[in-house]
Amino acid sequence: MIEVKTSQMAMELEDKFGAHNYHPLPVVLAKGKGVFMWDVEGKRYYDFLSAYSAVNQGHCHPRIVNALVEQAQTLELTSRAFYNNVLGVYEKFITEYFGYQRVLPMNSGAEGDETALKLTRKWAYKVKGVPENQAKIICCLNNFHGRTITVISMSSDPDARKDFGPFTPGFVPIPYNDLNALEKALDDPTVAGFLVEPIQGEAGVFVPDEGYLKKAYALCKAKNVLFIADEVQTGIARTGKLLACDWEDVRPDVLILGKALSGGVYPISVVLADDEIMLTIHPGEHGSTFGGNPIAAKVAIAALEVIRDEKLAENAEKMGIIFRDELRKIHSPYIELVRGKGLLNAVVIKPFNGKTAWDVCLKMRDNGLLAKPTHDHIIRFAPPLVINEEQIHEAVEIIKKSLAELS
Ligand code: IF1
Repeated sequence: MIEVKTSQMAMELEDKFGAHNYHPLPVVLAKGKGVFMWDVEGKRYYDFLSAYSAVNQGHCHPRIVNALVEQAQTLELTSRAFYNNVLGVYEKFITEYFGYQRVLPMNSGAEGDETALKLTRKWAYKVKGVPENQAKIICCLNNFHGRTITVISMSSDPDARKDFGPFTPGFVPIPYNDLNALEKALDDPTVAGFLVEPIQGEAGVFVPDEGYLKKAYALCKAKNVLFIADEVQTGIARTGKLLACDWEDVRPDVLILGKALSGGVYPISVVLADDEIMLTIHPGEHGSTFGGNPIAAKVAIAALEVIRDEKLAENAEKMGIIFRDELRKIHSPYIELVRGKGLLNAVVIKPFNGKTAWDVCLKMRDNGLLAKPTHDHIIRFAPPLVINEEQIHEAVEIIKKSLAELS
């Protein structure tokens, strides 16, 4: 095997042998610990992306890594053709943790969303009584739920869709944060579910009006429609509560989790629901080779224990308030707006001097902080939730310095 000795070499390898489906910030990482990552040359960075909120517990958390290593040395995979001595323990743990009767384990977030869509359709036909093949699911404009063909069938982003059709039918897109549009769309007896991100991530950390989720939930209930929350990015303490829906005391009928469910060490997703919904799917109707495997089960338990034992939701809320306060004090021609909840934050960048969000991210990289632009003019700031107050202040200083150097 060849050894990567320089960042340049690593970037050349990816460029030459990898598909060009990403345009990464030019930095090559070789190590992570807590809120920090180090590049090949040994330079240290604050991680303000957390692998899109997968690494909420901090990089290489010893408790989570140990769970992975121990189980990998004992029993890695049985498939679901047989029982194993770990899956049931995990299922009991996670259903009690989130307060649902049942769990269906998958791997990626997109698979979690697909599973939720299948469950919703099944429930529509078996329980609600929608005529076969007529079930509709309401989704939101500017959503992000993943990359599979059915999931991008809900997308309104031309980059996500162009040249990937034909698409899966049965979706009704409505504007996000618009209760009137939801009420209108619900006025159709074949509607089975409403799929929503409690905060839209890819759209640029778009936080809906207070009360939106609660009222949307009530509208769904009035029409016997399932409220499906995609908390793949907002869940697991990221927004300052265990779930973003907790901010409005909404308990989704169908809850999708991924990313930080593993603390970033393994691809793990789940769908949680109660009997009436979950038991509509029977043996042979859905599954996955790796879903709920023993390693995933042990890793997810450890990752959720870390969230609870280290009080990461509480820390995310506290640190988020300080972070946004400090960012709002910065006087820079580049900052148009700061928004977010907990440690899921975004700064809307005003182009100035011909410089864009990308240039700001390059400057921050030079100064030791990594973040990624979304949509050319928005920068997402989402550090691991283990960050402390001193580190928040140091990070803000880096952001301030970087903006000043660009001006
Ligand atoms: C990429 C964004 C974040 C998600 C929600 C499901 C999934 C995601 C709410 C699918 C995934 C990712 C994937 C990542 C970029 C990223 C992202 F910028 F695109 F929107 F996080 F903000 N539901 N989000 O956010 O999960 O199948 O990827 O495990 O590179 O596509 P997945």
